Amino acid sequence: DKIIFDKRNEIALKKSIIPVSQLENSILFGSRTISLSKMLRNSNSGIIAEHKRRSPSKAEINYSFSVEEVVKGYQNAGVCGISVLTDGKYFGGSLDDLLLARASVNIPLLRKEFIIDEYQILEAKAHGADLILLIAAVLTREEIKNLSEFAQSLGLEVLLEVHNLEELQKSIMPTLDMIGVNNRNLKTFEVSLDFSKELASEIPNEFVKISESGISSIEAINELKTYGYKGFLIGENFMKTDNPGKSASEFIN
Ligand code: IGP
Repeated sequence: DKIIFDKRNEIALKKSIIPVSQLENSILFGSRTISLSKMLRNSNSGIIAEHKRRSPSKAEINYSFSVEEVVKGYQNAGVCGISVLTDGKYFGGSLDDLLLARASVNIPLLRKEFIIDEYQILEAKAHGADLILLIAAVLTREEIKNLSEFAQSLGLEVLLEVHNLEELQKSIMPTLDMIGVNNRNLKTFEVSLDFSKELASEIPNEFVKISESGISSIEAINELKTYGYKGFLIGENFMKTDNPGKSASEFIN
């Protein structure tokens, strides 16, 4: 669809400007990564907070803070990890946001992006990510296999995102670390926590289970925990407030 078409053009352009060798020679490229899956296994809260300025479903959310302020606030709140949107066109993010986040915190960082090419995984590593997202809705099983193997070979963990049973069954393989159920349908923008509840029992126990999107209360999290979820990816509910870090802290302890 449209987003993937745009991505292909964006990647082709970037490859012509910044060669792979330049990414591989960056200082961060050789640095160690931190495991989000381990953090989640050992956490009671399981909060993964997202830096998100705007989205296709909600338009503007918040442009009034610096990346540093937001991610330091999240880290001080005690979140397990931070998701940084790097898509510019639809989410108002950038790889610079990821770099600034890396310079500001020492907890796991997810590059939140529509990843379709190994080049984007090299970029993620070179800008300080600890893990990447792979979205089953836009990838074949073969692509998920190749991209997840490549990410793990660089020391990055892999969060696979699914929205229904078909996507889940197509994608299960040992090179994934975490499986996230997106409660938002990326095409219709419909949001329901029922998607997480219905798929929970189908996700094999060796994968850390994460529920993504549309989470706005501690009650919702406590209910999702009873279905086996260990991670909760929350963006808008924190970003729409005048203090995202403080909002996140209210979901912890
Ligand atoms: C966060 P929310 O409803 O809390 O802001 O959702 C996150 O799950 C959402 O931004 C997201 C997303 C994605 C964005 C989930 N999967 C894939 C872009 C691409």
